[in-house]
Parts: sequence; structure tokens; C-alpha cells
Amino acid sequence: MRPPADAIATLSLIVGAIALLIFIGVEGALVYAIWRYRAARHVAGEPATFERNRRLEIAWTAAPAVILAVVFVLTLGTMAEINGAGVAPAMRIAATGHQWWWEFSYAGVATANELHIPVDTPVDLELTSADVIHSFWVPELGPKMDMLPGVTNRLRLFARRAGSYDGQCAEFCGIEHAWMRIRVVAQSRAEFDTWLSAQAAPAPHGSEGERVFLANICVNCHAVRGTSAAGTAGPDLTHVGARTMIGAGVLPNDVARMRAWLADPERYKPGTLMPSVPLSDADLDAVAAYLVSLR
Ligand SMILES: [Cu+2]
Repeated sequence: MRPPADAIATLSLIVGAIALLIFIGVEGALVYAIWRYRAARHVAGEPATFERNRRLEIAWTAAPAVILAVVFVLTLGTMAEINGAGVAPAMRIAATGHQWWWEFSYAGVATANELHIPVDTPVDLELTSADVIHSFWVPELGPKMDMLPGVTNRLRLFARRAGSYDGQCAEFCGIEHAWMRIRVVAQSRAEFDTWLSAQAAPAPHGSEGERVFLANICVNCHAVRGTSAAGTAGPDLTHVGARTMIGAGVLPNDVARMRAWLADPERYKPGTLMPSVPLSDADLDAVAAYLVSLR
């Protein structure tokens, strides 16, 4: 199959070409009429009047109907194609919208905001929402699809080339709607398998940062597999260090920025549902280092 975005681009070009022909025809007739019936040629007396021209009326009713019917049929074909008609998905990933981040689950492995997929592989996303209506949209890969609470929508993704594809929540979903970025990382099958098995591993134990993390309210909202932290309100942090960004795109992910984010999330993402946790400087250092080490 070809990427859904390619099919959409082809349809856009065809519809654009039809619209351009109509534009040229209508504007051409207008310019001709202006020239042909200009004032300099005006003949004195009453202008001619017309009543009924059946042929003309049939033509200007039938022509738009035919054009719309053609566009409708082409659109149905494109919709079937981008839904993956006849091509079974090789992988299903559950994608859940949250205020204001994305949860991606691969059979027991949960991650956030960065969706990894293998290239040349039809992937079906099962989209839903945990709170309000969001919309998943990565323009280079496929169409836009709503994420509705209590409903599961299916979206076919297919990447031909490896690389990063950025997207954005496309349905206004509250104050931090603009900071609800998606990054899709398309990888070769081998790289993807390596990534997925690393994600499936539990987090390493024994650091001071882990102790501080587990002793504070972090665990009410966040899970780290392999520890007692099992919160589900916020992103799973088991391998948060492997992600390129913090807070669904607000900050690059490194120890200094992680520390700044933990100290005052509101400063970088006003309205975020993550509270700032009152920690000592030493504890902040330890938790930031711990989280970034979870790769
Ligand atoms: Cu949203």
C-alpha cells in the first residue's frame, strides 16, 4: 500500500485541477461578456430580454451534478484506500488522548507522546480519549481523526521512509491544546524491535532518585514498571529518558530541563495538570537524574 497522505494528495490535485478548469471557464466567460457588451458597443434602446432557455438550464444543472458525482466517487475510493481496504494491519497500537498528552500502548508496553512505528508496515491506531475530544493528526502520514471518550476510532498509518514526523492535536481541547504535540518515529523493523524490547524491560532499581520519586506524590499519577509506582493519570515514565521531549513537546529532554520542569511545570506549560512538587534542591537533582536515566 502507499502512505494514506499520498492518496489524499492525489485526490487534492485532481479536485484542484477540476476547480481550476471551472475557474478558468467562469472567469473567461465573465471577461468575454465584459468585453463583448462594453458600453462603447452599447446600442440605444431597450436591451434584449430573454425568457427560458431550457438547454442552458439543463446544462448548468447537469454539469455541476456530474462534477460533484465524479468528486464523490473519487473521494469514496480515497477514503476506502486510506482506511486500508484490503490490507490487513500488521500491528495495532492503542492511542489515547489526555489533557494534554498522548498515551500509546503496545500490548502491555505504555509510552507517551512519541509513537514508534516500523516503516513499510500498515499500522492501525485505535484512538480514544480519557477526557475531552482530541484529534490525532500527523499530516505527512495520514488523515486527521477524532479521539472521542467512550468510542474507539481506527486510523491507518503507513510510513514509507524512516524518520520523524511531527503532528499536533487538531481539536481544541483546553488551555494547553497547543502543547499537545505528537512525534512519530518511523524506524526500520530491526530498530523498531530493539526499541520495543527496550521499552518492555522494567526500570532499573536502586538510585537515590528512585527513592525520592517513590516517596512523593509522583506515584499518584505516574507509573514506573518494576516499582510500586502505578498511577495512570499521567504518562508512564518507565522509559521517559528515551523520549526526545518533555511535556508533549515543551522542552527537550535532558537533566537540566527535566529538573526545571519538575521544579515548576506551570512555568513551561501553564494550566498543565501536573502540580509542582515541593522538593529540596538535592531531591530535585536526584529525581531529574533518575528520570532521564530511565532509557
Ligand atoms: Cu487535544
